[in-house]
Amino acid sequence: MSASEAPSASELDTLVARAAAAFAQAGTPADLENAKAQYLGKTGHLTTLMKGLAALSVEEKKARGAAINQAKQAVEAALNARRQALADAELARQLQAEALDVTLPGRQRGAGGLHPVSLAWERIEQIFGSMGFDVADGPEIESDWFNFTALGNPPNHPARSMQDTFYVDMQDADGQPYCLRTHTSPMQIRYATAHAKRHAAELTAGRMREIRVIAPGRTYRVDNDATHSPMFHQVEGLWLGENVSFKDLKAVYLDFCKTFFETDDLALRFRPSYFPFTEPSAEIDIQFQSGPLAGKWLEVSGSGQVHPQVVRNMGLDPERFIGFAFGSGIDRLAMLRYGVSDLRQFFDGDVRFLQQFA
Ligand code: 2NM
Repeated sequence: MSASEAPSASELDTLVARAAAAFAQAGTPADLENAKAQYLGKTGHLTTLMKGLAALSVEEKKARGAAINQAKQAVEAALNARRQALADAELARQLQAEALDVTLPGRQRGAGGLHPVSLAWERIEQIFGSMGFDVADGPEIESDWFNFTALGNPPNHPARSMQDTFYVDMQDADGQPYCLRTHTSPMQIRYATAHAKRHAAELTAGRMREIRVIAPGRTYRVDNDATHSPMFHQVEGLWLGENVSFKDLKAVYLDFCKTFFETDDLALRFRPSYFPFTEPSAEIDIQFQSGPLAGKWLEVSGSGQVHPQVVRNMGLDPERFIGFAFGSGIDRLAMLRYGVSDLRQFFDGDVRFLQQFA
């Protein structure tokens, strides 16, 4: 078919069919635009046919022109249908590629947990708090007076030796080096001294203001093996008032142990001992009547009646303020409660160990 010859109706139908087939063949928008150029472009088949009309008579122009136009519209319709089909397919492909499974569980934030020593520490504060004990907190770097002298450790006491104590290269007002506190007892002195000042007027007027406090915290000694860490945790308790005695200590400590270890099947005994700040002094042992530790006496605390000189060092009258103090290892209590055999596991930072308590 040349430009000068007018196409027949069937030839136009064939042309439309060929165009539709070419469009259907085009697998991409670019292929489709190339195929379009062959039919509708400047030199495309239909354009050429339109140009060929110029040579025809007015009547023929009208008839053939209308037929060619119809064919052109059919080709354009086929083109648009294919464009839409390709766009739909592309969208479907994209949706498929970017599909989200909205039923998947969301990303969880790793939930942390408390360290077993912190868990024990919190339980201890809670239990003694419920028995009316205040909770005191203070410096881990202590002066010689608060850590040793006020507690009845004279200047040449062996506990001060370089083997036992970490010293800080800094001197206090008495010219003594500061140290990392070797126990939380200095907090008892600080607390009781502040108490004596705060209630001075009432105390002078003859009224009693009891002291009931625990001091939990980090403590430091030059020591490192399966049952000793250079940093460890202590809780010390102090109850001073009128006629506070060992029977009160026994009741308070047994009650504490029953709650802490969640058992009533528990025995407690005192064993004579020595501490520079108490007289008399005693170790406290407990014995579980059932469970994995049943039958063994376990040492859990030191204790004693606070020495009159220590009470005096607190700024209190030892004739009126009489009572007991005790000191327990929080780490040791946590080991017993959670069945941990090596203290170092608490401080190695192995998440697999720690996660068991979270
Ligand atoms: C212990 C054993 C016995 C104790 C004494 C005092 C203070 F300050 F009142 F004198 N606080 N803690 C004490 C008594 C500590 O630990 C093994």
